Formats: sequence, structure tokens, C-alpha cells
Amino acid sequence: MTLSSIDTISDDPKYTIKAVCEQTGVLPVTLRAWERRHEVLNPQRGDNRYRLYSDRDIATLRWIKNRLDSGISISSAVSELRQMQQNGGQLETVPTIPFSTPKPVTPAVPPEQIAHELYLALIKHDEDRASELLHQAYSMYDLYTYILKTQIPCLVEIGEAWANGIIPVATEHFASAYLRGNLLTIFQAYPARNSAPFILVGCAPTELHEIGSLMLAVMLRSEGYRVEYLGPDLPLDDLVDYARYEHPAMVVMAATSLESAELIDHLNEKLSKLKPAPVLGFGGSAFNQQPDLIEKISGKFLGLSLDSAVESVKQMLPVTRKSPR
Ligand code: B12
Repeated sequence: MTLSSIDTISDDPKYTIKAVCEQTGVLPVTLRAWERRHEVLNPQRGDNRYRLYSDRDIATLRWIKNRLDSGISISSAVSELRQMQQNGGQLETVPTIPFSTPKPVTPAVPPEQIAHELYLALIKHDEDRASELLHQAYSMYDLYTYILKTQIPCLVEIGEAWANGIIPVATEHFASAYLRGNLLTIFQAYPARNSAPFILVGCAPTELHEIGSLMLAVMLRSEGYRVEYLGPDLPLDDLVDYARYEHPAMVVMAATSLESAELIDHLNEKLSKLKPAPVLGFGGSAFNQQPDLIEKISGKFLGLSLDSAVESVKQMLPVTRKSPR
């Protein structure tokens, strides 16, 4: 799932206005006004006369919204778009993926099947097939299903294959780097919402398993939070210094090993001295495997799974979505 030219994206009419608006964050009334006043999109009509939009329409809309988020007016964004279309220019900054997935009319393939096929493609180092499957999954499922039911089972299968000597470590690295790249593309495709509660997400010192925390960062951004993703193996003192100046409302740390999990405790001690002190949220498979660790760490355990972590964050830091322009 790479950044690509807009005219390579499918123009098949598939999505209702409701689905498109839910996924791009543009209100139906705003979209209709843009269509009327600026001739932004020209959706086709289905048998029932309802507007039907394509993946290309969604990508165009997202591109426009990104331009608005960076401070330019709708008329300037539209004229930029027209100019580029006339000059045969390519909107290289438009990701081919939508923010999250509108439900298409076509029936879904079970995510477990995609997860396994993705595993097969990745262990063959077949990027074209992996990309095709990720696109297919992204357009069929909502973001959470995409992450929890296709990407995670695929990573687990890769981990088992590595542990059982079926695939070499190079293949495991290739596969996890590929999926990490895909998640990062999705993460960066969301607009940074500067007025929403600010959350730093990363991994405890020594922890190199970063994909779980990256997934959480993506999911939190999709919920409207302002999220910065800080990656693996964070040095505690630097992190505390950064938090001192940036004032996040929450710092989320993930840990897979006992060693890295225990280091989170020292972080809370340091964070609690900041004014205002951010909440420290933590989680990851270290705590799932050794639940007695949870009580030993000061901070807020966010739950056993990524979706329960999002729910915990929402309860502690409610986010109110502002209407887009
Ligand atoms: C990719 C990978 C790596 C990559 C990571 C690359 C990267 N950029 O992230 C690399 C190559 C670095 C790596 C290294 C190692 N790995 Co590794 N790795 C994996 C693999 C294949 C995928 C990990 C992953 O991203 N999973 C997806 C996440 C989302 O799954 P999860 O962690 O289970 O998450 C669930 C919960 O924990 C929770 N969750 C996850 N994160 C968070 C965060 C918060 C805040 C919350 C609340 C919840 C939460 O949500 C998920 C469920 O909804 C796993 C296989 C597996 N089963 O996961 C092995 C695995 C984790 N690795 C393993 C091992 C042994 C290692 C090494 C020790 C190998 C070695 N000898 O060097 C090193 C340790 C490195 C270190 N210091 O951290 C073992 C761990 C065994 C164990 N139980 O301890 C596994 C399980 C492989 C296996 N089957 O044996 N690994």
C-alpha cells in the first residue's frame, strides 16, 4: 500500500455518501456544497438514484481535506487540483488508502483467510501479492478488523514459522518491516489534530517489538486523538524531557519482555514529577503473559488487547470531534 498517483486508483462507483463521509470526516452537507459550488466530485448514481462514490473520489476528497488542514481555502485547493489534473500532474501525496474503510457493496472474504494468504505472500517475499491483499482487506474491512484480524494473525503465524525454523530470520524481518511500513503509511495519512488530547505512544527501553504500539497509535489517531508515534526502545530520560516541553496528556508504553516491562515503573516515577503530569498508560504481551506484573507497575494498565486499550484511553481522555470545514 504505497503512495501513488490518483488516476491509478479505481473509479468504480461503490460507496454511499454516508460511508464516504464517515471515512473522510467531511460532513454530507459540506460534501454536497463542495460538489455544487466547486464541482469537486462527480459521483455516479446507483439504480435507486443515490450517489455512489469510488476509491478515487475518496482519495481526491482526502487530498482536498489535507490541503484544507494545512491552512489553504477550498477554492485554492480545488484550483490546485484542477491545475494538476490539466497538466497531467500526479497527486503523489495522496495515499491510495482511505482513512478507514468504507463498506463496499461486494461481499467480504473472512479476514482470517486474507491473514493466511498474506502470510503466504510475505514468506515468498512477494510484495505485489502482499500489497494486493492489503488493499483488498483495507477496502473490505473497517480499520480495527484490518489490524486485529488480518495483520495480527499474520504476524503471529510469521512468529510461529520463525520459532519452528520454517522461515529464516531474514524472512521474518522482511515481513514485519513490510507490515510496519504499511501501518506507518496509514498513520501518516490521518491529519494531525492539534486541538485533540495529545498522546505519545512508543515502546519501553530495550523493547524492539514496536508493531503493537504502532497499531495502537494508528487506532488512536483514527479516533481523533493527536498522536505522536515514538517507536521502539525509548530512553526514559529523553522521553521525560520531551514530555516536559510538549505536555502530552498521556504517554503510552508497550512491553513484550519482562525486562522492558519493569523499566516502565521508573518512567511513571519520573513523569509524575512533571507539571501537569501526564497519565502513563501501559500494556503489551509481557503483561498478558504475566498478569502479576500489572500490579507491580505504577500507571494505568490499558488492557489485554489493542481495542480494549482504545476504550480505556477514551474513558480517561474523551475526545470531541470538531466538524471539518
Ligand atoms: C516482528 C517480530 C520481531 C521483530 C520486531 C520488529 C518490529 N519492528 O516490531 C524483531 C526482529 C525485532 C524481533 C525480535 C525479537 N523477538 Co520477536 N517477534 C516478532 C513477531 C513475529 C511479531 C510481533 C508483533 O508485532 N506482533 C503483533 C502484536 C500486536 O501482537 P502482540 O504483541 O501479541 O499484541 C497483543 C497484545 O500484547 C496487545 N498489545 C500489543 N501491544 C500493546 C500495547 C499496549 C499499550 C496495549 C495496552 C496492548 C498491546 O494487543 C495484541 C492483542 O490485541 C512475534 C510473533 C507474535 N506472536 O507476535 C515475535 C515474538 C514476539 N518474538 C519473539 C522473540 C523470542 C524475539 C527475540 C527475543 C528473538 C531473539 N532471540 O533475538 C527478539 C527480542 C527483541 C527485543 N529486544 O525486543 C517471541 C517472544 C516469545 C516470548 N513469549 O517471549 C515471539 C512471540 C516469536 C515466537 N513465536 O517465539 N521480533
